[in-house]
Amino acid sequence: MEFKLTATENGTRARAGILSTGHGQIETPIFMPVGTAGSVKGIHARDLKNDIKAQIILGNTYHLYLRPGTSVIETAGGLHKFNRWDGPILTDSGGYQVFSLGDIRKLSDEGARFQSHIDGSYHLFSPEKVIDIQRSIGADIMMAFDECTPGDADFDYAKKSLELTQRWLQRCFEQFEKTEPKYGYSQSLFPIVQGNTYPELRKQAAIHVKNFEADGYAIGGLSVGEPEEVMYEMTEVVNAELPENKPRYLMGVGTPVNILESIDRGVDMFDCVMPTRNGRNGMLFTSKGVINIRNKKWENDHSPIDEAENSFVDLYSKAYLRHLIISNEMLGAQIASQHNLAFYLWLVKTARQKITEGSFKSWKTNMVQQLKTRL
Ligand code: PRF
Repeated sequence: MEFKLTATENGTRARAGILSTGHGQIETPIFMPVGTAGSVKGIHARDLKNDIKAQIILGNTYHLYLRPGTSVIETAGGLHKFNRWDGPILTDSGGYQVFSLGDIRKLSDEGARFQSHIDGSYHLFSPEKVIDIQRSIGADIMMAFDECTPGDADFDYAKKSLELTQRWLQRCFEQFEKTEPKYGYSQSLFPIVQGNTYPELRKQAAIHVKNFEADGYAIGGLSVGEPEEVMYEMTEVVNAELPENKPRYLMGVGTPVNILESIDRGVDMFDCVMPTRNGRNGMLFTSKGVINIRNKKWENDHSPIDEAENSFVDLYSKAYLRHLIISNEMLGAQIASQHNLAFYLWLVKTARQKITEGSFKSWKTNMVQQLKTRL
């Protein structure tokens, strides 16, 4: 996998680049819609590609392993064939879902023993196992197995946990070297930098991952309850150490403002359930600010959802979408998700353009103000 920086801007760490995968190119900074169980909830692959203009989507090792299971995905010929998304796919390793969803029974050097959130069955995720599963899924970008510590973990816990993540990383790369892609295109493995909110741990962790010549690096363990300023500070500490010529992925982040602030600090890739999950609940991110479509004030507002019209669904009226969401109509969730994803993809596309033109910093300052507006 190749990564080329195409532009940087003075006075900021923001960068624009192109990441080449076996399923096409990704322009960075990029937002990756989350398709936990192999589907971006409510959105067809056709709309993801042609309307939302997604360039890469996410899948989850934890969910796909539990259901439908790796053998179904293997007999389909990999996740791309199974879900008919033929662009790049990144899979998270389960090193987050296992802790947030699964019922952990035992955490040790061996791995994490957990009970499925679906049927209570017992499983073990080890570094070797999650590499094998991601080989079967056929993700273009696989993630290393890590422990994401809670936002309020004390220093001793964070340090011990980081050491565990680092031992697991070594084993992930050994298994990665020992195994081959199954479907004829290459796969990359990204390490994840942990270290909670402790700058010295974060710095040491960022230096440690450089021992592995990876195609890209991720920052985990943030946006888990710590103040936003702390998240930005940790991102700065880590990005100061990570190689300039490799993509950097901030996992599970975030709001549109979080994304712009993190691009400013040198992050290239993002994912978050917010546009789809909050969308299903009636929260819309628009070019004018945030809308709670359930609010009575939209009851008779027959103007378009968003005049920016980043998606064809933006032409539906606020009043109609409000009616759909309040009535729990499926179409309401679909329209809101599609709108929000198109907005997120517009936001990162515009950030790329501004970086290329050298006007990211001033654009960002204005945009952040606008994004904080509640309509
Ligand atoms: N690790 C992994 N996935 C993640 C995270 C992490 O720390 C986060 C934290 N925001 C989101 N997704 N493997």
